This record gives sequence, structure tokens and C-alpha cells, in this order.
Amino acid sequence: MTEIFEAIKRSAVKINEAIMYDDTGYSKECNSTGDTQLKLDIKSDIFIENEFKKITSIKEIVSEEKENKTSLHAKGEYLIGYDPLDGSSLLDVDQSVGSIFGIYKHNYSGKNLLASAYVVYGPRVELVIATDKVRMYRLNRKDEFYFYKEIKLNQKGKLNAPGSTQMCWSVHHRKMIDDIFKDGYRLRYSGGMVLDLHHILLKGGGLFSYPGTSDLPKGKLRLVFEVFPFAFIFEKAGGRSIDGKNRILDLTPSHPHDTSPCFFGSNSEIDRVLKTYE
Ligand code: FDP
Repeated sequence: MTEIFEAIKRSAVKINEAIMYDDTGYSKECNSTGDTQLKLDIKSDIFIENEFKKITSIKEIVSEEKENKTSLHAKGEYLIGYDPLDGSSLLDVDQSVGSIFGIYKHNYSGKNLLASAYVVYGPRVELVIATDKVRMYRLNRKDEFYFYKEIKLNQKGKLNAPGSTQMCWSVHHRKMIDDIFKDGYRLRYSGGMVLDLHHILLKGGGLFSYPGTSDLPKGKLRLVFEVFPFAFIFEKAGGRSIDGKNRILDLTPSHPHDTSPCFFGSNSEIDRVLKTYE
């Protein structure tokens, strides 16, 4: 899989440069979810696809920006689900955004996820790769990623990142979030999944939630491109990820763009979610 991670690094360098200097405006295109695509969403997707096309071990890719899967190499063994530029609605306000990758075998189910990675384009560019462990890398002046540290979660954290539209929360979800704050947790929420989860991972724990709501009963975040890759990372870092009741990595989507409610955290916070939702 090394060559896949090298392709991710090369595309990250190109995407970072585009974020720094390109137009952050909208294109005339819509993605399959109906969101109007930014020019940078489209450009990032092309950078990644062009890099993946060179890797013969990749059989197929599916991007959050495209409705359909793209076949690459018939003899390849890996399938990759990716979100080229997550949180791109934050680009115009100069906040951190990211790219997310899940590397699968056979199909795009949680149990067939072999490895995952994400890149944060912030004041620094950081790359996190999860295989057996979760390793973080930083970009240097020569456009090389160097190993920085291993990421491990504590049993309990101090941060709370509650997503979605609050007026659409259920009564029990609202009470859980209020109780977490009453226990001294601090609010950390940027509106970009990659940064919010990176924050919790690097500070040792906490809870990120994007529940099912009255307007979006199945949540907003997409399993194949966003939720599975982070669920894998949280588990490998010593935390957990659930949809309220079930382990995220036990789920199987029926369509690549399926969404799910999701909760990522350290063990103590996930126990709390289970008690609320059971
Ligand atoms: P965005 O719409 O900017 O792409 O993937 C969707 C996402 O961002 C996540 O990055 C983020 O966590 C979430 O939406 C934020 O949604 P809310 O504004 O509903 O909290």
C-alpha cells in the first residue's frame, strides 16, 4: 500500500498549493448530493484521480464529488473511497479543510476497510495514516512529509464537538450534549470534520457527534468517504466510533453515498453515547 500513500502525499502537495493561490469561488457544477461544487473541489478531485490512475494496485475509486465509481486497473486489488476536499464551505473564510481516504478490499463496507488516511490543510499541512497504528506526518519546506508522532487517545477527553442543526436535535441528544458541557468539557467545533476530528485526536480525546436529526434522520456525513475512514483511525488510536448503537465498522452501505449518524470519541465518551441511545 506504500505506493498509494505516496500518491496521496503527491496529491496533497498539489491541493495545498491550489488552496493557497487559486480562486475559491463556485463552479457551475453540482455533485451527487446536490451541493454546488467549488472550483477547488473539482480541481482536488482531478489531482487525486490522476495520481491514483498511475497506481496499478488500485482497481477502482469512488469520489465524494462523483456519482459513480471509476474503474482503474482490472488486476488491481484495492478500492479507494475518498473525499477530495472535505469542509470546503470553509475555504472562503480561510479555515482548515482536509482530504479523506479509505482503502478497501472487495467492497466498500466497514469490515473491508484496510487502512485510512487524511490530510489537514491548515497553517501547516499534516497527514495522518492509520494501518496497524496511527501515525502523523508534517510537510516540510521541500514538500516532503516527515514522521512527527504516533497518535493515541486517552480513556477520557476534555473536548466536545457537537455537529448538525441544534433546533433539529432530539430531546435525548440535547440532554446528553448539555450534560457533557456541565461536566466541564469545552466546545471545539469549526464546522470542518477533518479539523474537528484532528483536534480531538491530537488533544487526546473527547466527543465529535453528528447525530440523526429531524431534518436529516440518517445524518449528513457519508460512510464510505468520511465516516468509515475516521472510524478506523479512532479505533486504531484506542478510541471508538458508533452510530448511536452499533459499531460503525460493522455497517455496510447499500450505496457509496449513504450517510449515517456518527459519534467518534475516546472510550468514556462513547460509553456515554451508548447509555443515551440504548
Ligand atoms: P462541508 O459541508 O463544508 O463539506 O462533509 C460535510 C461537512 O462539511 C463536514 O466537514 C462537517 O463536519 C459538516 O459538514 C458540518 O455540518 P454542519 O454545518 O451541519 O454542522
